[in-house]
Amino acid sequence: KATFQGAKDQEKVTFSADKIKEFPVWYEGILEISELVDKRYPIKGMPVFRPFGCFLETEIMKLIEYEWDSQDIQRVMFPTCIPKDFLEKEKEHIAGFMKECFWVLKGGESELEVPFALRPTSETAMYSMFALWIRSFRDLPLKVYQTCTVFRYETKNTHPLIRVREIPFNEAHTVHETEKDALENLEQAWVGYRNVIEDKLGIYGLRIRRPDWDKFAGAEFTDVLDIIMPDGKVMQTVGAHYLGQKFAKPFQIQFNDRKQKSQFAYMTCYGVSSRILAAVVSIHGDNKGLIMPPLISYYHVVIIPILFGNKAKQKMIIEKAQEHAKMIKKAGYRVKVDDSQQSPGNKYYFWEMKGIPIRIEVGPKDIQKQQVVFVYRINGEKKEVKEEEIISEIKSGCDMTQEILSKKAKEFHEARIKVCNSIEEVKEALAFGGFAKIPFHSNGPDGKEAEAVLKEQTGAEIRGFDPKEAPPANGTKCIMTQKDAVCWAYVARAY
Ligand code: PR8
Repeated sequence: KATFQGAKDQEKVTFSADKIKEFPVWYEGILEISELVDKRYPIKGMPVFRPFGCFLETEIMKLIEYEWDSQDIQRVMFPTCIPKDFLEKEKEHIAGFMKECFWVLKGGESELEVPFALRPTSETAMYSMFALWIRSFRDLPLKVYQTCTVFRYETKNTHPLIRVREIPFNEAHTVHETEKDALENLEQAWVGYRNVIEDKLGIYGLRIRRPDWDKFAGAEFTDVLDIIMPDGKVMQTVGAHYLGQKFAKPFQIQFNDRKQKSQFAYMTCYGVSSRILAAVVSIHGDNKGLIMPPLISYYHVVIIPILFGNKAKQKMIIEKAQEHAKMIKKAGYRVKVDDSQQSPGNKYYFWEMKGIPIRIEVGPKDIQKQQVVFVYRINGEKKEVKEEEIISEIKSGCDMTQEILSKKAKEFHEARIKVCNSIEEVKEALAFGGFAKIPFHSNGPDGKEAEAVLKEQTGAEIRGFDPKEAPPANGTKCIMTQKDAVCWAYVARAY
């Protein structure tokens, strides 16, 4: 059973929940007590990011931005408002988003002639301008991204970071001469997402193609990264969409090709949101609270002076801690000396709960022996470290933290994808959590009816297919329809 203890200044808060057994309570509790977000703001689905949460969210977005910058995707800033007639140009797009838009109907006291939507996503805003910018194949590829918030009037239950109505968002949009170029660009996008999500944040997910009936409104196809959360339900993080010429045609995004012939362009778009932070919090955390991948942690190191003796002696200990902090900061790490009035024990709980990878304790005996004590959040390991080895120990401690949390996350993910050959097996796999992988008769629109039956029987949905995966062996039957199976379908309960 978890006991989170927040001990800041004189105030002490405790909170208990078991991450696996009562994940929703754990999740909401840790977000509140770590002061990541505050959901008391009185609009549903619009919680406030407090400094700690704002830092983490910003760091994650910076990692994504770094990937796009290094792929020559250029940063832009588009207006928040989209005129209604822009949104209506692509029919499937508006059909999908109509019910999710917030509308601006008035300016001051006058009704607006054309209402504006608060962008639910920026295709229609951007593509109206792309049509003006693109004339020739020389203008292609056009690749831009922005980090902004988008607004969706979500009607399902909202959860901080996971399903919100003002969504912290990073979206990229690209335009190409050929389908081949566009598809290659999407593969590059996946390289970027994997660099961040797997390599830097230690999170693993399943990349799959959504069924036809569940793709992004206006896309040819939608590939996603579904992440298995601690309660066994899955959450879509990346949404990467091939748009073909579906937007190029209504928006008149045309170019003169190398033979001076006018062509419609091929387009892609892809985006992520605060759900990546939700995954980091949920997957890596434990019953003591958060565990942060070192790269994005608010601090890498917290130093706790262990105060003994008279005032002069205490001052000396604090000064020593500050001296270490100065050196650590100079080496490029984020560090804090916690010299607040709390007992050392309360400080340990507090910084463990915040997920800070390394705690350094400095007491009178350590000073005498010219050493400090390191304690690692990831495994509780404690060791004495000579003063001159502090920096190298921080580096190896951060590396070790990253390695362990990645390994655990990977094992958790891989253990939760099970091949199932009957509805009973599907139910068992879902009770364990994650994906049931079933032989299925279709990866086209005609799978929808069988999905409805599946949903009724298990509460789960078909999340998608892996287009690169070999189909089940000849003669294998779909477990829903008994027709010949043509693919593996991944089934899960979802956020
Ligand atoms: C696009 N257009 O929009 P997408 N709260 C938190 N995260 C959310 C929410 C929400 N209410 N809704 C969606 N997301 C395309 C690609 C520009 C960029 C997250 O795609 O609709 C989901 O993780 O798939 C989703 O995959 C991602 O935003 C992108 O949204």
